[in-house]
Formats: sequence, structure tokens, C-alpha cells
Amino acid sequence: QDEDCERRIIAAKAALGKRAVILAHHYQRADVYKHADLTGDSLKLSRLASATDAEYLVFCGVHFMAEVADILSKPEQIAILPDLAAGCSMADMANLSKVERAWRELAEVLDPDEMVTPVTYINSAADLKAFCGEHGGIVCTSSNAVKILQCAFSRREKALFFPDQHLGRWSGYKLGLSPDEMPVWDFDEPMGGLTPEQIRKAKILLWKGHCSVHQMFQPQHILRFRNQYPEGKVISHPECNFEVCKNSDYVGSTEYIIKTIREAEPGTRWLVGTELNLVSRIAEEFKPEGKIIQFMASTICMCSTMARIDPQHLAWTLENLVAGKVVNRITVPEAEAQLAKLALERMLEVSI
Ligand code: CIZ
Ligand code: SF4
Repeated sequence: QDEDCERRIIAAKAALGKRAVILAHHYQRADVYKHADLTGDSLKLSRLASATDAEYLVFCGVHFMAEVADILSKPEQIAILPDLAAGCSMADMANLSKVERAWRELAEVLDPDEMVTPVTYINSAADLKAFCGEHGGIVCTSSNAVKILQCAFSRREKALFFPDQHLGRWSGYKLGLSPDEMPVWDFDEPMGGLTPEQIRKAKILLWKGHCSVHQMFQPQHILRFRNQYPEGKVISHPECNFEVCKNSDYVGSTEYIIKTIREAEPGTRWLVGTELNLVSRIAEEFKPEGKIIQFMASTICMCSTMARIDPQHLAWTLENLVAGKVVNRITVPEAEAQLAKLALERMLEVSI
């Protein structure tokens, strides 16, 4: 059945030719990834896709990524997500009504000239990016969060960072902020569970969100590795908790992790704290150079929503396109898309 599915994907791809481009995120499973025309992180994929003349952008990733592809692509291009249930649990931890409530509550405590800049990680719904566009805010990725926060601080004194507290905390730490300058905004509590005093003292208010995959990595995984292989290197994604990042030799985005290991000396040993599909892929890729690449946790940590994009859904999507039928199109309403684009463009101006 797997082989049958593979044949169907190859046949449909051939029939569509240059009309469709298949994009696959680094976290995508191997049996889907191998059919990709373009691979990368979410932002790189959207930019590469909009630079093509393809009519259909078949995004093998999660929902917010297909939204970004729709926002940044040409008007005639159509973004498609092969399974609409492929969401991101972290992105779901912030929604517009909770962010608007936080905004109102902050306005009660802070003077207008002390108000915060909203900064959203790209892992968020389009309406939150639009909120940022409307309120002088900006989008960031895991590659540029430090630079984007610096830019936010050059405009206003404080930032509200959502949805990932860990990326926000690590970036603030890199900017020299102390823990009490970065309290957590608990969106289930009135006033984020903070006192007016704490809010006034804060430089970054960290939304209480996290990635369920990266939270599995723990400092003891690193300790065990270092005891066994003192010469080994540890590299982690900034969605990992603070202690994991602090105990790593390198911290950075998926693109950064791949580049760092690619450029490392042959024969080096690595412990990697990010999604399993990515780690397994680079372990294979760099094996011929004698690089030994280990996954950080002993349990399996895959992005289960990303894994919903399976060969069956990809085959079904492509075959419908061959038959002239667009399924699972992702469209961001025009007004929302324009504001979200503004927040994305502010980021692109600061950082390429
Ligand atoms: O922006 C992306 O693609 C994600 C989710 C992570 C990363 O570090 O690339
Ligand atoms: Fe979202 Fe985590 Fe999956 Fe990334 S790994 S897409 S943050 S759930």
C-alpha cells in the first residue's frame, strides 16, 4: 500500500509539472519529505514558494505555515495544506481574544507611552500576526528573535512576547535581561497573574505557551551525554526550556542546527535537541563524514500534528489538483492578510 501511494504521488506530480510545488518543513516525515521540491524552515519555504511561478503551493507543514505562504505569495498562487488537522499546539496556546484581553489589561496599568510592543513568534495564527500589524508589532522566527526584540525595544520600552515563553526567555537572556524583568503572563488569570508592580518592572512579558515536543528535553539528558562523551557537543532549539538551552554549546533554529553540524569537523559527536524527523535525517546525511548524531531524549518526540501530513493525504491532494479540483485551500481574509503582512514585512526589513 505504501508503494502504491508513492507511485500515485509520483504520477500526480508528473502530471502537474511546474503548476504545483511541494514544500516540506524540516520536521516532516521521511516518506513525505522525499517528494519535496523545496525544503527549509517555515519562512524560507514561504519565500522560496512565492519566488516560483507555481499555481499551487502544497505545504507539507502545519497550518500557520500555509497561512504565511498564502500571505506572502502572489495573489494568483494557491496555498494548500494536505490535512487540515495539521495544526501547531504551541500556536493554539495564544488566541486573539486572550491577547486582546491582555492588551486591555496592560492598558489599565501602563501609561500610553509605556505601552508594550506585541511580538509574535511566526508559530501563531494569522489573526495574531494581524494584531501585531495593527498595534505597531512585529513577527519573529527562532533565527532572528534576539534581533527583533532589540528592534522592538528601540521603539517602546516593553514587549509582550507570544506564544512561546521559552524562545522569549532565551532571547531576553541573550539581551542581558534578568528573570524578574521577564515574568510569565498567565492568560488564564486576571492581569496575567501579575501585580501592577511586576508589570511596570517587566521588559518582556512572556506568554505562558510552549512546544509540547521541545519541552520533553531535559538537562539530565545533556548531563548523561556529557558524562559519557566529554568531547561531544550539544545543540538545541530555543523552544527547549531555559536549563536545556543554558547547558547546550549551541542554541538556534532548525536552519542554524543543520548549518552548524554541516560545517563541523568530520568525526564529531552531537546531541541534538529538536524534532526527531530532522535529527534522524541529518544523522543519515552526515554519517559518511563520520559525524555521530544523537537525539536528545530517550522517548520518541515527534511533532505529531506535522506527522498528519502523510503520503495518503499528499496523494489525495495532488490527484484532486490533477482532476482540476482544489482541496484544503488555506486563505487568510484580505484585511487580515494585509495587516499580518505588515508585521511580517517589519521583520523582513530588520532581518533577512
Ligand atoms: O520556523 C520554523 O520553521 C520553525 C517552526 C522552527 C525553526 O526553528 O525553523
Ligand atoms: Fe508547533 Fe512544536 Fe510542532 Fe513546532 S514542533 S510545529 S512548535 S507543535
